[in-house]
Amino acid sequence: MIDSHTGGEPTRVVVAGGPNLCKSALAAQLAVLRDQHDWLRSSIVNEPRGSDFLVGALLCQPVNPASMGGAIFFNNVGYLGMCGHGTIGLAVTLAFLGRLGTGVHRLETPPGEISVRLHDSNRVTVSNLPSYRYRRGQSLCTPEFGEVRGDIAWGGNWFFLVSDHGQRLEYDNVGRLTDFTRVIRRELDRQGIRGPGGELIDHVELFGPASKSSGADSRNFVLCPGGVYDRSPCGTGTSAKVACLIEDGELAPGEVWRQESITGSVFEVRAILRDRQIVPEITGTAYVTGQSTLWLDSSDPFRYGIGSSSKEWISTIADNGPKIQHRTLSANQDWR
Ligand code: PYC
Repeated sequence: MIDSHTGGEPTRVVVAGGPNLCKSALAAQLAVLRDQHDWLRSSIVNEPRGSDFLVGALLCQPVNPASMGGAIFFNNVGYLGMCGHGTIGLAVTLAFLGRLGTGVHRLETPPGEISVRLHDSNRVTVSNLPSYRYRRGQSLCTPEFGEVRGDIAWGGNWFFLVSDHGQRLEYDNVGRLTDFTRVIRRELDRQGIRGPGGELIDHVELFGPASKSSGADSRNFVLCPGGVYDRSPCGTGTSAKVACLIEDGELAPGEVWRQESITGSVFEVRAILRDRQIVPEITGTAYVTGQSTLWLDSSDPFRYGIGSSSKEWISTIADNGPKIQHRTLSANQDWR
C-alpha cells in the first residue's frame, strides 16, 4: 500500500494483492468488492490502521486495455463514486512506482471513465465525469439552525451546496462546521431529499470568501459521508460547484475557478463543454508519504478494523479461537 496526501487529504492505494474481482466493468467489480470482500475496505481505512478521514483506493483491472487501470475508492463507511483528490493521489503514487509517465491516461471508475494528465511527479489534472445541478435553492428546515437553502448537484458524488449559512469558514472552527453540516446531512436523509434516482445526498459543502493569501475565488468546507471533513478542496465537490456556476452564468466555460479548502490547499478547475455537458478539469498536487504492507494476523481481533461487521471476524470471536487461516496481504503475495 502506498500513502499520499492531496491538499492535506490522505489516499491509501492498494497497488498489489487485492482480491480477484474479474475483468468486468468497474461498477460490477465494486458490487463484488462490497458484497464479498468488504473486510478489505474496513481493514485498510478503519482504525487501528486507518482513520475516519482516510480514503482508500483499490487498483483494479480495466475493461479497456488502453486504460491505465481501474480504481474503486472507499472510506470509513462505504464506497465513493468518483474521488478527485484520490485520483490525483493515485496518479502520483503510480508515478512514484514508475508505472505512469507524464501525459494523458484513461482511468475507469464505477460511475464512468475519466482521464488523468500527469504533469510531473506531483501535479495532476483530472478530467472528471460530466457534472450537473439537479435542484437549485432546495429549502431544508432544521430544528437546530432553522431554514437552510442549497443546491443539489452531482460531480462524481452527490452534494448539497450552501453559500448562505452564517458560519465562519476558518480552520479553528472545524468542530462547529462539522456539527452544522452533520445536521444538514441528517435532515436531508430524514426528510427524504435525494437525487433523481433516490440517491443519498451524502456530501455537504459550505462556501465562503477565500483567504487573501491564497488568491482563490472561494473557500469551502466539505463534510464527507463518514462524518468528517475533507482536508482538500474536494475534487468532486468542486466539480459540482463549477457546474452550478456555469449553469448560473457566473463562470464561463474555459474560465479558471480556484477553490480553497478549509486547510488552505487549492485546486484549480476549469470546465469545458462537451456535447453540451459540463466537464470539469481539476488540477491539484499530491505527495507520497509512506509505503507499507498490510498484515492480517488471525489472532488479532481488530485485524479487519474496529467496527467491522466481517462475518469471519465475528465467527472468530464467537468461537473464541483462530478459525481463519493466517492471511497476509502484501506487495508480493496475491491473496485469494
Ligand atoms: O476529492 O472528490 C474528492 C473527495 C471526495 C471525498 C473525499 N474527497
